[in-house]
Amino acid sequence: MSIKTSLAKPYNFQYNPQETALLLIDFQRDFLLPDGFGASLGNNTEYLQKAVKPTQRVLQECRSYGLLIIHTREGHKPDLSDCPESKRQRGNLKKKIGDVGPMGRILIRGEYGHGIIDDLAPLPKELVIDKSGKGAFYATVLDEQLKERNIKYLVIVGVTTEVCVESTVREANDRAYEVLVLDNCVASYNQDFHEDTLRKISSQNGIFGWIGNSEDFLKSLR
Ligand code: TIU
Repeated sequence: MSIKTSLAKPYNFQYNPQETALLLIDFQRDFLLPDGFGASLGNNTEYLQKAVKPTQRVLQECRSYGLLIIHTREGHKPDLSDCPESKRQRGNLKKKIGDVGPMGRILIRGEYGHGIIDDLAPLPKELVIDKSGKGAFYATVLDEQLKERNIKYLVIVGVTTEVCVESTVREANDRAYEVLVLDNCVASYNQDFHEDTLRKISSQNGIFGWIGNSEDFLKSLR
């Protein structure tokens, strides 16, 4: 078993690549492109674009290395049976979840907007976890899929930092996974929230996990 060490805060992150998965959270058109769910909430979707290029490099190198890759997508069944009415009504939005927008019905599985952006498209053999909540463990098979593959370490990237990424980091921590978040491969519509979340995760000597960047992580993997 070869243990690798990546520079990170609050101290070095040690992991065994055979027991590690790269988890890409919700890199969906509905969040990253104009006219989707993110925009309907009043956000400027351009802020999320800066995570795409560094994440592409991470994805490419993790694929070459043979690391387990898992993608998630937030969204709902076409009949909305898994979408709480509270979630649909929240915010008094002009365009709600399930309404028709320029990229199809907003946040509905199978619609164009619900899909992962072309730059980070999953390969057919890669796991894609559909989730109705913010955290990737809530009401999904993620935990059992990870346990089946003996995964203990998660390298987490995705959007948005303080919503689905943070929720997933907290859930993973409670399920005993060791989590490294790559700070240049996560992004938010709000830079203050982005930075606060990263500080919170690694505060108190790593209360929820570690914060690193893609260059240091890839250096450790090579
Ligand atoms: N609104 C927001 O920042 N995020 C979400 O609604 N979902 C995810 O973060 N994926």
